[in-house]
Amino acid sequence: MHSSTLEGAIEASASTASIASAPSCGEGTLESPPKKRPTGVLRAATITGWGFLSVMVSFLSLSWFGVEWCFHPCVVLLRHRTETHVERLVPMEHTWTEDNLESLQSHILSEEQKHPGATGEFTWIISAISLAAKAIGNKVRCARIQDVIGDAGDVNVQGEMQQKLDVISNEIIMRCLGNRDNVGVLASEENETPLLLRRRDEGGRYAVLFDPLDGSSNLDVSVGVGTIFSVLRLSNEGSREEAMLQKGANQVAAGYVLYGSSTVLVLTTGNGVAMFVLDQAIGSFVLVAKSLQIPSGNKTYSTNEAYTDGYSSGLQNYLKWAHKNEYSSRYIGSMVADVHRVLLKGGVFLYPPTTDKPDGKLRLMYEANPMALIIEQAGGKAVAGDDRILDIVPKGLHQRTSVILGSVDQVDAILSHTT
Ligand code: AFP
Repeated sequence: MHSSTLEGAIEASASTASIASAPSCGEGTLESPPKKRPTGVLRAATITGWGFLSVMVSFLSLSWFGVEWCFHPCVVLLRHRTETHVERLVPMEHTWTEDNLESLQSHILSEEQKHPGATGEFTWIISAISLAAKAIGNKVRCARIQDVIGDAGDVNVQGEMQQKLDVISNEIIMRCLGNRDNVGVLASEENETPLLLRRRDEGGRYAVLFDPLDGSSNLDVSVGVGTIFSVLRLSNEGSREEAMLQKGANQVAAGYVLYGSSTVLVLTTGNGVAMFVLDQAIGSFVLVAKSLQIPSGNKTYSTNEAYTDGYSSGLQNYLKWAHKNEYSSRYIGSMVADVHRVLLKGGVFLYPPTTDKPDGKLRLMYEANPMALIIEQAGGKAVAGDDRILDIVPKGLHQRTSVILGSVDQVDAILSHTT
């Protein structure tokens, strides 16, 4: 199943789709009508006329002004072209500008060079994720054209109805990451048990945990959905499953891909947050921002207010206070899209415990942890009640948690009402 041909096929299909036909599910492009060319006889007559005129002008110039004057225009033109060419060859001082193009791959490689002990293995994991993101993004964009929307007819380990695209996305990620030699464990929201691929002595040093398509219940209305991922270095103790149950602070990388009006990949390797946008024309994620910082002072909260009656009294007080203090509300119901807005614009996202869901709804290891690392790396704060999310030691792969994350001032505004 994890043959290189298979990967090649996915890569080819992803890049063919993005390069040859962005947007790939459409019919054709509108082209302007071809210009009318003169017909054969007319064209021949025109060419002969111009030729005759040129010969006559040259002949008259030669006889009246001599050779130098005759060829003067050519000499001037030649000199100008040579000078321009020489100017171009003069070495310029090399300066890095924000306009320089940097792909995801080259960004990871340059980040790795900053760590003397880095083996380069990690690049393979991120490149597999970027490949999967292109393939999933391509499917999402064809959602109404291909038969990929709707229930797959199965319920996942969370007791939620699986969408066809959940299953397809899960399969794509498994196929892209499965043949990376350093991936020991793959764990997904869609699979009850993790997939154990390689022992540590066989090179399986990393665990990759992911939610293949978060927010998929919004797919049929074309709302932004996303893939969330977390990478952990497997510890030497216990079984590989136990070795994976580590607190989020141990993540070596985390990120998400938002399939929205553009396909955006946000990544942290523990050294700030970088953002890339998929350029459909060249099939590459291109760096658009690095060292992202969440703006403070944005009075916007993002929560499902329909559940307010089931919130703690402290949270209810916070919402009343926010209403009186000119706060605004934004809630998409797709965590990747909601958190992405908070990352770029500020404010706070919360999915607290409710009477129906006393442990919260979101999954600790492949939703809350990666988002918490990104938010903290961007200067924000991420808590579950009084606890820092990244300090929670997981007891199980699919453990749920409550979540409050955003800029420090906005998270603290909530905590001042709840603690
Ligand atoms: P789906 O993947 O089933 O659409 O769930 C999305 C999600 O896990 C997360 O992305 C949202 O923040 C949250 O659920 C929305 O939940 P509510 O519909 O209960 O507000």
